[in-house]
Amino acid sequence: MNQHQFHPVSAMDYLPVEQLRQVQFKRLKQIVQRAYDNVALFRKRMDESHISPDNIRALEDISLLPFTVKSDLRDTYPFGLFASSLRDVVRLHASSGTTGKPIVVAYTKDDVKVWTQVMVRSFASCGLHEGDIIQNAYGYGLFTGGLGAHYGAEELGATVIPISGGNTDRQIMVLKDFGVTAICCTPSYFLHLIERAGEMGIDLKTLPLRAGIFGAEPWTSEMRDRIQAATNIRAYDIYGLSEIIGPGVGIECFHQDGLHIFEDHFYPEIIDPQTLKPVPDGNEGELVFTTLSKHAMPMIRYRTRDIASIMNQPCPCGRTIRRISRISRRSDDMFIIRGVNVFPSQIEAALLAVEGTLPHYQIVLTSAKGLDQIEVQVEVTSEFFSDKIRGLETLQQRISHAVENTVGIRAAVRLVEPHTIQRSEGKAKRVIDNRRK
Ligand code: DLL
Repeated sequence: MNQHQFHPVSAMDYLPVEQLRQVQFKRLKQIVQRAYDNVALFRKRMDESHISPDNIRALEDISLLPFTVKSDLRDTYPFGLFASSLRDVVRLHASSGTTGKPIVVAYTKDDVKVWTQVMVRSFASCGLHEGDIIQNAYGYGLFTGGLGAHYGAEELGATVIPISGGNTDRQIMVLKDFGVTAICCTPSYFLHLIERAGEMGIDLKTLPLRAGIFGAEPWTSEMRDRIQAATNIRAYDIYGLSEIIGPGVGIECFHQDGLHIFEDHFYPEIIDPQTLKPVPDGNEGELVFTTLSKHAMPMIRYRTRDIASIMNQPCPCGRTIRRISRISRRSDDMFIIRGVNVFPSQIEAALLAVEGTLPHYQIVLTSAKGLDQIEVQVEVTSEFFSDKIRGLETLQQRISHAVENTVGIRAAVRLVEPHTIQRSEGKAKRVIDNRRK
């Protein structure tokens, strides 16, 4: 496959930048007005900052607007941030979060159309088109993954298999028997599918499957290498969040080097999470989005807590919409161990760089005598568990060094047999924190 087999579906992806900025500015003015007129919280925040919609005289004036954070959604649960009457809302989704009430998000008919369109553009960006057979293993339900991908796949003209998550043996049967050419699921679940297919004697390399649209959780380029080596697919990174729309905020193209943001609908900024000031392109910071066209639930400068940078070099694919680096981590995922800030993705990258490891791991934090302990459990191929004890020890040391070099702390490494670590059907849980809070 080469890039020329990828067909553009939206001129918006290729607009001259000046024109794109004009579209964004026009939409920004409208959305700020809509938010101000219809949502008490936005009006209050803007009044407190002495900003009115009339102050938005250029796209850069976006930086005058107050931020929105996740707790704003919780505090206004369930419908307090809606800018449309419920009568115009045709869909609700919710994201459970780890504690308390979920956050609820809403869509008008036009919002669903926008979402469908960005998903069509996403699939096209991965070289999919009419005639493709897409197995959609994102969960259907309140989670946005299932229905978001579903509508896009249908509109693209592909054949969509709405299998949802779970029931792994059936997934593999369908993958094989239905001639599936693309699969949508979390990268961790796809790893599980690869493994199970092997056990069932099915070599995924012999199937017509050629693309994976993987997202909803952080994953590293090392993980992509593992996935692509075990299959004949290109593994594309898709990003999104319920608050902004769901999947389809951004996705990689053929070049797999950064995610193009559909910035005619979702305006990206990167800020320093401490100072809240914008950071220069190329520097990492917190990703902030303003929705430029959503009616039911506009979001003004929503702080995602996801860490990325804006890549401002042109992409060889010709799209003019900007790219962000892959989201390697969210600020909430960070844990502090003996004073050192650690992200699970750093550990993932270190582990997978060592030959002999399997891409299944978990991080367990405990506390003994007031001191935090970290144990990294990683599965290794079963040969290591025969009687080659020396091999096992060497491998353990290599992993331990790799982790120490990457993260700067010494972690206990426990090598475990294949299948020991629980498999996820959706978003993987990488860290078990047993420290007393
Ligand atoms: O996970 C939407 C989605 C569904 C995206 C299917 C892609 C595919 P939420 O459940 O609201 O929505 O979770 C959003 O998941 O803020 C990120 O922290 C994380 N996330 C999503 N995609 C990626 C990705 C969906 N490609 C939260 N890489 C976001 C890293 C991701 N993290």
